[in-house]
Amino acid sequence: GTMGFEKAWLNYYKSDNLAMRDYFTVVTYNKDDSIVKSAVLELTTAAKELFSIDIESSLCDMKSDVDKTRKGIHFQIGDNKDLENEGYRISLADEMLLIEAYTSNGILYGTFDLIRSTILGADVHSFNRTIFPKNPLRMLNHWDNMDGSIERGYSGNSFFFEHGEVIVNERTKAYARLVSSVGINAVVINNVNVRGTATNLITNRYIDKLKQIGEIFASYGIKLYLSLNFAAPMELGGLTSADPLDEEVRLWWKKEVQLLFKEIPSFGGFLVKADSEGRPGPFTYQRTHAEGANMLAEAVKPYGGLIIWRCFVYNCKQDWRDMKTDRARASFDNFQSLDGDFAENVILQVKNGPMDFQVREPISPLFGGMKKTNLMLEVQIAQEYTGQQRHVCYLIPMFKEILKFRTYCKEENDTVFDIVSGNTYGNKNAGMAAVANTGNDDNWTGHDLAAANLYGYGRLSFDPDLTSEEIAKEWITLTFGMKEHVIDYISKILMMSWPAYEKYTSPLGIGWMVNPSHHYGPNVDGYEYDRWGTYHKADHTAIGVDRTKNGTGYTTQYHQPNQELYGTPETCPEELLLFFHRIPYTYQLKTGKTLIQHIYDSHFEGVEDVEEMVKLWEELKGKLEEVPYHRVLHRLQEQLEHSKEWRDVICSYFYRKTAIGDKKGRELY
Ligand code: GCW
Repeated sequence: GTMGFEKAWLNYYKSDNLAMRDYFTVVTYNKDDSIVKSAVLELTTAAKELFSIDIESSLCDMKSDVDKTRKGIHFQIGDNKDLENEGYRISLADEMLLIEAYTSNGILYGTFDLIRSTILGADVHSFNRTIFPKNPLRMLNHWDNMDGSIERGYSGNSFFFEHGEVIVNERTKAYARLVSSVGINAVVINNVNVRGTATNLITNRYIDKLKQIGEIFASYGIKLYLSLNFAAPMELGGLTSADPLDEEVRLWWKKEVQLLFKEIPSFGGFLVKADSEGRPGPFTYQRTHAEGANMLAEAVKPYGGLIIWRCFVYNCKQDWRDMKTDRARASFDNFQSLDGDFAENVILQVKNGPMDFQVREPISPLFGGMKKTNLMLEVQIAQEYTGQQRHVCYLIPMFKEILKFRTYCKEENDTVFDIVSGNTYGNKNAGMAAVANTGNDDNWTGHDLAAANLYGYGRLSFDPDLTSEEIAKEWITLTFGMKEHVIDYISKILMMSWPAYEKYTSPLGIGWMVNPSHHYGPNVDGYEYDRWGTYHKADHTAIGVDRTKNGTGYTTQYHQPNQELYGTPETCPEELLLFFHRIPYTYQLKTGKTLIQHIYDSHFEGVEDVEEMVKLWEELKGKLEEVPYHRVLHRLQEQLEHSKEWRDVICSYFYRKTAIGDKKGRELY
């Protein structure tokens, strides 16, 4: 619904953690800004809902008048330089639980940690921890349009825009609470494809509403960002060009960005999609992406603003006869040679893989390929290619694999996580972004279980050392309560969901095989005969694209030993075999199976996995609230039907291409 919304994982059940109860009686704090106020409010809500206590709160300085002999919570902010960068410490000081921080965000994150831990059953003596978020930027990118639609949105309409206007209401605050509780500190509210009225978001037309959103976000430690239209100087300013080296254009941007930074103190900067899928950019003027980004960087610099520049730049009009152009190469080919050319307040935002959020892709070689450039990782929790939130697909295990991938750009500290957190090269402008999966559905994410991806992304970007299982268990307990079987079964469903999805959709890293444009459901040749041009090149003997040095040369974008690893079918990790190689259907895999038999087997297995997921969920009848129970059940049943469709379409396609039947004699169409 447009106004109705649930509390998701902030829906606190009564807690029987009685040892913690006494601490939720009084909270004192030594600083009174809007973020600390939010933290106090969060404790107030938690005390009420967990323990039916009306917590007392007051401003006072620990050094003077805090009573440490009484059980309670105290926020101490300011003198701990060691806790800068949003860190916090929770400890027991005599009888009092102390949350210390250097920034107000630290207090807020410490508070959410305390509440979460209490719900999860923590003992008061376990509170002796100093914690820092491991990524400087923990960002969400909403692809929300001003007409209220959401590009690749699967949870209803936008709660930021409607009928060409910006909306601010109770839900704005509920959203801020939700994402800040998992450590998000930056949000882009509008689609990277900036067209029509959205181009005007940077003007004074919407400033009052944006200011209100900015304030709500700020009180939860979140910076507001906007996506901009590179051609705005022409579309809004009436200039004849948007050439980044044109003095008039540069001046126009400098003047234009003032308003947002002046009116919205927590305004962070801009996200830019340029020269990509038809959007304008510096290429029109024979300028480089560095020249484009640096022009904007100069304009926002006086306000400490950032320009986040996307690397999703490729030729989407590739001809099928052209064997040299390879979409996988595009980001690296467009950006790597610009290493060192970008201003300090520019961050390049790189999608995790070289293609586009497929269920399985190798890691973008730009990670490790650029040493003198700020990089951010972009993942997608909107499940565009992973079941569109009608299928359950818990993506945290995928994100963990991405983060721990070794690039070999150095001898150590060379993983994707090291690079995007700033560890590798010591940069402070770095972090992670996710394309958001929320909308105005009551449960925020369409599929109730898709909320695990929103929760999990936040937690993982804060602390990449958490395991996927830990995150799943936290989320389940917070969302559904601490109940027998609930945690085990739901976490089993989540943990098997990504592998299951991979099994019944496109095999071994080949990707795509979806219906063009909306990207839902199987269509093996959907993109094969589409001008967009992303090809698997299946014929009756073989499938896949040779991306080694003998083929498109994509593998040469990696450092050794990755280049060699991917370079031969024998050494290539099998889940990526068809991404890197052209393989005959009779090729024998490490399991001893032929490729064709693997395709059949994995597709049947994938469906069996979904059958098991449905069974596990049905076991939970009566243990969960009716509404979410049935919402999820319906989606799982739909998933089962669709997984069979995937299985049958894929198996039938390859059966008819190869004329090789299933060894196990199952029915192929
Ligand atoms: O793959 C594409 C999506 C587009 C999206 C684009 C991008 C916002 O299908 O809908 O546009 O990625 O990331 O820019």
